[in-house]
Amino acid sequence: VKAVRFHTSALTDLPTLRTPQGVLMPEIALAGRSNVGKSSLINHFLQCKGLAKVSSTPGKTQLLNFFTIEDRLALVDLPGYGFAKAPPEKIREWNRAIDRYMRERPSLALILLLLDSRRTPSDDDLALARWAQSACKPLCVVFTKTDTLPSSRVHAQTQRALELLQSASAPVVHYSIKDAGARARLIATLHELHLWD
Ligand SMILES: Nc1nc2c(ncn2[C@@H]2O[C@H](COP(=O)(O)OP(=O)(O)OP(=O)(O)O)[C@@H](O)[C@H]2O)c(=O)[nH]1
Ligand SMILES: [Mg+2]
Repeated sequence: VKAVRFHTSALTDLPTLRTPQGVLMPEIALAGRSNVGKSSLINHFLQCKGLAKVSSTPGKTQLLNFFTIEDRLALVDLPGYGFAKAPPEKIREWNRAIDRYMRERPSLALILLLLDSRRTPSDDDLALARWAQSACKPLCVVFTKTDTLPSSRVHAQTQRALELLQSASAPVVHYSIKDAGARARLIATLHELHLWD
C-alpha cells in the first residue's frame, strides 16, 4: 500500500473527503467492541506501525479517525462499543457519534464488523449486523485474533458466531496480525466488492 495518510480525528463536524477528481472518497468503517483489534488491523493492513493508536486497555480509540489510501479510499477507525470503564456520558457520546456516522455518512461504502474469534457476539454486535441488513448497508464480518485459537477450532467457533449473526450474505474474513496471509485475504474480499483495484 502506498501513500497512506492520517487525515483527521473528529467526533462531530466530520471531514468531507474527496479524491483529487472531486468525487466523494468511499469509506470503509471498522466497527466492533473495544479491544477487538480495529486499530491493530488498520496498522497491519496498511503496513504502517503506530499509524492508529493501539492499546491492551479497552477504550483506546475515542474519536473517529480517518486514514486515506492514495487519496482514493478511506479507512475509518471507530471507537469501540461495549466499553464500560469510561464515564457514562462519554460512552453515550461515542455511541451517538458512531450511530450518526453509520446512518448519515453518504460515502460509507462498507462496514467491517470485527468480532473476536474466541467470543460470542455481543448484543451490540448482533444489533449492528441486523441494522446493516435492514438499512441495506454493505457488511463484511472480520473475525480477529485467529492466532489465539487452535486452528482446528477456528472454523467451528466462527461458524457458531455467524449463525447468531444471521448475516448469511455477508462476506467473511479471518484475520490475525500475526498471519502474513491475512492482508491478502482482506484485499481479495475488498477487490470482489469493487473497493480495491
Ligand atoms: N493475539 C492477537 N492480539 C491482537 C490481534 N489484534 C489485536 N490484538 C491485541 O488486542 C489489543 C487491542 O487492540 P486494538 O487494536 O487497540 O483494539 P481496538 O478494537 O482498536 O480497541 P478500542 O480502540 O479500545 O476500541 C491489543 O493488545 C492488540 O495487540 C491479533 O490478531 N492477535
Ligand atoms: Mg482502537
